[in-house]
Amino acid sequence: PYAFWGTQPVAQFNEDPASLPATDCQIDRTKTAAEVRQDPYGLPADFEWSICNMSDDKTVHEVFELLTYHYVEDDDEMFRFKYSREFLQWALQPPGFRQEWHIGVRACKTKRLVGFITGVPATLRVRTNTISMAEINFLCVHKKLRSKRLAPVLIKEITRRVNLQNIWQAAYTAGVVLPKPVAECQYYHRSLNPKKLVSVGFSRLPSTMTMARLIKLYKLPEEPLTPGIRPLTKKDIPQVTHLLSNYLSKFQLAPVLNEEEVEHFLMPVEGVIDSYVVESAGSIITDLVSYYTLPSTIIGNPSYQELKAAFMYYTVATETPLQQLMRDVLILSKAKGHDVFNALDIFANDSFLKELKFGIGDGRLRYYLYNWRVVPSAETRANEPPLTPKNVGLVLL
Ligand code: NHW
Ligand code: EN5
Repeated sequence: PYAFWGTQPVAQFNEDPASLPATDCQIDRTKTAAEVRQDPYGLPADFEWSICNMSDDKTVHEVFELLTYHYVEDDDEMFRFKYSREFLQWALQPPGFRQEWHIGVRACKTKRLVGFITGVPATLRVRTNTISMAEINFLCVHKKLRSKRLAPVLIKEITRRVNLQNIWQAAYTAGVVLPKPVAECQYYHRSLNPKKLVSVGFSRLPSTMTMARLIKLYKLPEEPLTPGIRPLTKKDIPQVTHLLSNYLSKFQLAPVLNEEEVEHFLMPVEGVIDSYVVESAGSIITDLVSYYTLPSTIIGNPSYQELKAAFMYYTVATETPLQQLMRDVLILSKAKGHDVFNALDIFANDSFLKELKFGIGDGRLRYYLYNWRVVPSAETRANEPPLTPKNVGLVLL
């Protein structure tokens, strides 16, 4: 198994713990950019590499269409992620982004986009090591070209282009199990529009309940309850950067974000990212809450086309209780038309999921590092990933 991943510098499933290093470290030998292969990897005949300019509306539309019809689905093929054009432009053009890390594969004859993979630069801290990395996302191969080993070529090509920038580590998440997760996390869902969720098969009406009773169960107040909660503005960025950095320092896997990056990733963008802060007396920002908007196509449903989902992003509670802050963001996201609010069991999320009526999802999310070994601590149980969800302070889009 793992004909490809077995050849890569990642932790493997069959390793003998006794033969492994005792501290976190890179897996491959140290190399220089000069040693990196200069020419692109070969593609099957009739296909060519194509750098995707995400500032060009036509290109963004091509990427949007590929992902809309061919990207991630749930296990029962009922829902497919539908990242918007504006979301893709936001996610792929953070400070320091490189266009050559937005890699397309096209059919030579028709120029039709049939494959995609992206990287964006990021500084991540893994325990005590702060490392310049690439975050890899949006790996996609057209359904008609599946199982032809195109994905390994895309992965090798992006690795080469990242290595050319003297970057040797990467972070990525996936629903599938690959060698070898650093953390295994669980999706949770909070119904905002239970009637629609039941109607499209996202959730079920418990046999002991009527629809009226279910709607009552998930009813929320009209207005947020926290005085002073308001959308994030540009003048808040210095304070929010400090607030967030201090919070993220508590986790074993977390991004290291400067003001520019905080501004890029947290400033509200209509239909993409919403962030709110609590401002206390003396203009002190004490709390932050944010979510991104990622709808899904409802596959083959006659009455509804799209499920509007909000995904919890970075949240810091210092003065307002976390549960209250999260209740307010449920209210705010419902007011913006979301049908469901999704969260992982990372951060301190354990402390509010039950009370706020989040239910367990049927999907899991694994976190991976490329060319970085995270050594299990004394508390790690056999065959479990080295980090528990509570130790994870990173959200990938
Ligand atoms: S996870 C979402 C990935 N995308 C989807 O699930 C979309 C729908 N599926 C597809 O488009 C977020 C295809 O099924 C894909 C595979 C393209 C997934 N990650 O071409 P073959 C991300 O984007 C392995 C990594 O025949 P295919 C993160 C599989 O185990 N590997 O399959 C991306 C097998 O290898 P093995 C995956 O179905 C992180 C090989 O691909 C994978 O036609 C990428 C089979 O290839 C996945 N999600 O296409 C890694 N799914 O060893 C970045 C399958 O088992 C690493 N595979 O033989 C770091 C790089 C940068 C380093 C820099 C220093
Ligand atoms: C790269 N950044 O499986 C990430 N979603 O639970 C890519 N299930 O929505 C990798 N199957 O449980 C992403 N409803 C991996 C995730 C892929 C998508 C996925 C799951 C996550 C999901 C829903 C719908 C299931 C439909 C049938 C689900 C139950 C919700 C219910 C709400 C009320 C209380 C009980 C639970």
